[in-house]
Amino acid sequence: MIVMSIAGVDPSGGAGVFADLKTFQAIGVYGTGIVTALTAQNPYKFFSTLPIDENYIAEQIDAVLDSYEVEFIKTGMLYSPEIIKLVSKKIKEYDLKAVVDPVMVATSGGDLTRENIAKAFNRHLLSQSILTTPNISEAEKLTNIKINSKEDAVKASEMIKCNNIITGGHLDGINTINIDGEISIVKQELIETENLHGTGCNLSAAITAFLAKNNDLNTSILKALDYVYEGIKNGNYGTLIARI
Ligand code: PXL
Repeated sequence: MIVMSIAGVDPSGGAGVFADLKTFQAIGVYGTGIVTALTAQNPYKFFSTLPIDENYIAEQIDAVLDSYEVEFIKTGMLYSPEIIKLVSKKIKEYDLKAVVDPVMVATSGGDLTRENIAKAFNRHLLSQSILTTPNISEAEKLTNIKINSKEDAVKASEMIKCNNIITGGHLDGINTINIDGEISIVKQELIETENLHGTGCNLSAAITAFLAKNNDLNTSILKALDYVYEGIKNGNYGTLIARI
């Protein structure tokens, strides 16, 4: 079972490709990592971003898929509409099943995208993905509605263009899951902690790993929610106050 993360590098290791690889390893699948951008940051402060040339991102993907059989991938920081389009093209070319974490802004406040790229996610990537995992603020950007309640989250969930889980760290722990139009709500207890940097990356990576281990989508989401919850409880993450 070989999976792939296409995402940015957080050199402090809590988020991005490095974090994804740790999660893949922890769940017992072999992870490969395609780098879309380097960042200079720690859990408290975002310094800068250095995007990788699109042709070189394409070359990395081709190089790995030239010799590895990959079915499931996850995407994280994609930075620009051009990179989103490239990833969409590669999903089709290699018939990949993609879990898309529609990353837009770093938990520490830094911009992980060149501009507002919600439109590009909607137009080019979500319709080709098997799942997207927005948090409340990302779901608001994807749908252009404000989410202040469970009902709002359900409405947003129905507007998003593919199966989705809207994570509830900013909505009293109410996770809204929509698989094939069937909505289910999974409420998790919120944990008082300073260790949440990278939890969104870890959730989408864990779902991808559980899918690769032959779990169905719903089971993979539930197992991944547990995995991240345990990680938060045990303080496995960085040290920024934030919520998925
Ligand atoms: O959690 C979003 C995220 C994704 N990718 C990278 C990040 C972050 C948050 O800091 O740095 C590279």
